[in-house]
Amino acid sequence: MSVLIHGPVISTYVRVVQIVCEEAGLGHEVVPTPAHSPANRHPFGKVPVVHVDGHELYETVSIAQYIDNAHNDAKLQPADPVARAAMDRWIGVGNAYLFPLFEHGLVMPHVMHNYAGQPLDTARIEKHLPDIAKTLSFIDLEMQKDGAWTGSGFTLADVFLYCILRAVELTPQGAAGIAQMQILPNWLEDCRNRPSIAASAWPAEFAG
Ligand SMILES: N[C@@H](CCC(=O)N[C@@H](CS)C(=O)NCC(=O)O)C(=O)O
Repeated sequence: MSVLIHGPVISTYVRVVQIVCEEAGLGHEVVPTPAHSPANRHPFGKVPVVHVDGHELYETVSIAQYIDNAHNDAKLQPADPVARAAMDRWIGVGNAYLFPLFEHGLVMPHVMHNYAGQPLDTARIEKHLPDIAKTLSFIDLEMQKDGAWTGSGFTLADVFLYCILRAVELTPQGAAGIAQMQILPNWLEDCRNRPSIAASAWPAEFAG
């Protein structure tokens, strides 16, 4: 059985689903479609929309948990309620605060420049860099304090946060910011060595 993932080939949330499929040993295939395409059938115009086990699913948290629960013995979700709450908190923080800031203020200007030939929107990047730097420091300090999401082994929080932060690291400003952190660079490197993450690398990661 192959899981069909509708969305762009380079997409943070498409990659989350790819990694979870890899972890669960499920075959998967991206059906390349832009966000907002009616073909995706997402009621809010987002991606991914996923076809698995005869179900059409949207919202990446629900897709990731379904695949992990139905096909991976929930190995990516801690059973301990406190650890589970930490995992859920970090996924929530990633989706509600980190992704919108990084995507709008840094990643998308580079994507539009590199893939759509638009001039690099340096004004937008400059405007958001202070907040981005502050947020990277916050994440790093939280990790130093209590291990944050890493305390329970590799979980769905690692999957979401890796995809969000790796996109940042692939920009020059993001790479420079992350390199100044204490824990983030090592955590990113550890994730990169995990087979599910290596197998789902974006084409852009091979460019340089
Ligand atoms: N809440 C959605 C968010 C997904 C999302 O933001 N996907 C991005 C691509 S990685 C997207 O659809 N962007 C297009 C847009 O926001 O217009 C989910 O968890 O699946």
